[in-house]
Parts: sequence; C-alpha cells; structure tokens
Amino acid sequence: MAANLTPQYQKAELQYRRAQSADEQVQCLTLMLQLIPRHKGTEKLQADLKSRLREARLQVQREIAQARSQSPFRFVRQGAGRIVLVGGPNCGKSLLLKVLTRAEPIVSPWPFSTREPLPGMMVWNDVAIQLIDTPPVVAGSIEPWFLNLVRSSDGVLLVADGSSDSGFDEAQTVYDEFFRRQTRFATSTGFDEQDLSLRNIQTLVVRTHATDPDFALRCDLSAELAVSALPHVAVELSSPDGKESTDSADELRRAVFEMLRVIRVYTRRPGASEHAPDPIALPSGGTVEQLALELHEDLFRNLRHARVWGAHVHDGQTVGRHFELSDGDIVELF
Ligand SMILES: Nc1nc2c(ncn2[C@@H]2O[C@H](COP(=O)(O)OP(=O)(O)O)[C@@H](O)[C@H]2O)c(=O)[nH]1
Ligand SMILES: [Mg+2]
Repeated sequence: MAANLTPQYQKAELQYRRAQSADEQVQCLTLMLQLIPRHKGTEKLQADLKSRLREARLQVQREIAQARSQSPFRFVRQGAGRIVLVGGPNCGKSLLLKVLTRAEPIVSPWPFSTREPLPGMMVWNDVAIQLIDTPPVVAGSIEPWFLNLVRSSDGVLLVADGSSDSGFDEAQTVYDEFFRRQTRFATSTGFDEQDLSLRNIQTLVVRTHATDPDFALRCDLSAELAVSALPHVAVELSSPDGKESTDSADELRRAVFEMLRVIRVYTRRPGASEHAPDPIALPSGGTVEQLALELHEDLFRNLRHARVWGAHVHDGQTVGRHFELSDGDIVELF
C-alpha cells in the first residue's frame, strides 16, 4: 500500500472490504476513485479500482436477477468487528459461540445440527465484537452467502476437532474450499498484494478437546498441513460433568480482540470531567486525524491539535493531527 493514501481513502477502502453487497461495493469504489491521489504512483491502483467498479456494477445486475431465488442471511454489523466461526461438522463451533457470548446455539453430538448462521456479541473489557456461528463446511459446499459473510468479516476462528483422527484434516478441507474461492485464511486481513482477486482473512485456529489423551499426538501428526502454520490455540470447551467449560474463555476473548488489531480510544469534550463511556475502535497505529474523521467530517476539517492522556504520553500532552494514538488513550480534540 502506497504511503500517501489519505485517511479518507483508507476509511473508504475499509468500508469496501466490509461491503456485504455489490451495491455497497459500487458506492465504496466510486468514493475511492474520487479520493485517490492522482499521480504516477497510484496509476496501477486507479486502473484496478476501475476494473473492480465495472465488475461490481455487473454483479449488481446479476444480484438483482437472482434476488428472488436466493434466501441470503444478512446481519447488521455490530460492535468493533466481526469474526466468523467456521469448521467441519461437530468440531465445537456452536459450543465456542456459547462459551464466548450469551447466544444460545444448539450444541449437539450430531453433525449438521447448525443449519443457519447465528450471531452473538462477545464482550471483552469494554469492547463488543460480533461472532457468527455457521453450518459445517464439507468438501464441495460453500453457498454464496457464506462466502460473502467470510470475505466481509474481519477475521475467522477456524475450529478443529482435536478428539478425532480426521479433525485437523477436516479443518484443512475447510481451508482448501475457501482458498479455491479466492479466500485465504492468513495472518492478516486484506487484499493480497500479488494477486488482487485474492482476499486474505486473518485466522486463528481453535483446536478443541485439548484434554483428549491423543490431542498432542494428533497435533504432531498434522504439523505439515497449511492450517498448522496459522496461529493456533488449544482449548477444552467441556468440563468433566459434560457442561461447557469457561476456563479458556478469557484467554480466547483476548485473542479474538487482538485479531481485530484495533485500539480503544476514549473521547472527551474539552473541559468536561468525564470521557465518553464507550471507546472508539481505531485500526492500530490510528492517528488523531483518523479519530476525528471517525467522529465527524467537520471535526476532521477543523482539527488543529489534540490533548492526550494515556500510558505513552504525559498527562494532557498536546499533539498534532498525525500523532499515533495507543490503546486506552483519552483524547480531547481542538
Ligand atoms: N469434551 C469436549 N467436547 C466438546 C468440545 N467442543 C465441542 N464438544 C462437543 O462436541 C459436540 C459438537 O459440538 P458443537 O458445538 O455442536 O459442534 P459444531 O457442529 O461445530 O457446532 C457437542 O456434543 C459438544 O459438547 C471440547 O472442547 N471438549
Ligand atoms: Mg453447530
């Protein structure tokens, strides 16, 4: 990514990445083309945006034609980000949603008991993150709504059943099925720099049934798989009495929050004694001007400086618009 793209452009690009319909994509791409700085260094990107826009417009026509025959599941994006739980049959996706949120999915020893996606809100400290449970993926089957859901999310929890000899291979099958559809489970989210049709989605592999006696052996035997090269955690989601176990919930919630790569920033009106209770989530490395843009165009335009309270500044330090904020900062904009 060229360094001289403006915060407005970057914001439009983030919205484009999260777009859940071709119609939204057209709007975002049009805006990106308006906002992109016009010089030699961005010529390739401009051409790319134009061809994406053509393709998105065609897709709008196709979607209109298909609309009646489809029954897509669409959820309003809520919270600081969206993470989708995917995996083969019976690996523990629904139980994971149950352990991390207040949602009440059907958890059952029978495969294919989840037929529709189900969202739940996960709360970590003062941030809420949307998690979405999904039906199992098996070879050859990913419906368009499912692919769109994953491609427009901020990350994936790829759940792998550590109690079955085929559990990690099944997770690899899920990886392969998405990869075949230009969607790669990876260590960060965004377009691939080499291949612009490929979408990378940051993924954490969650290996369930960690107390199974053969768990470690199965991990060793699957070391060569592509999914084993992704970041992973081992969890036991069930307690000996058969109820769900929340032992690993805190660690998992933190890991999910960290996947979003956001910082929490609290705004305060100059002169007020309290900051706003809910944080604004900014991409990590977010600057004062990105915060202003997130709040209001006018604040962004009229921004002169800011005062910041936090771990990396002295209390009330005056900073400029390009100052990089840190997680937990309290900011007054002037
Ligand atoms: N002991 C144990 N059981 C688990 C674990 N994860 C899932 N299960 C059980 O495996 C079965 C399938 O879980 P479920 O969440 O419905 O799987 P899904 O098909 O991926 O949604 C249920 O009986 C769960 O109680 C785990 O970490 N340990
Ligand atoms: Mg399920």
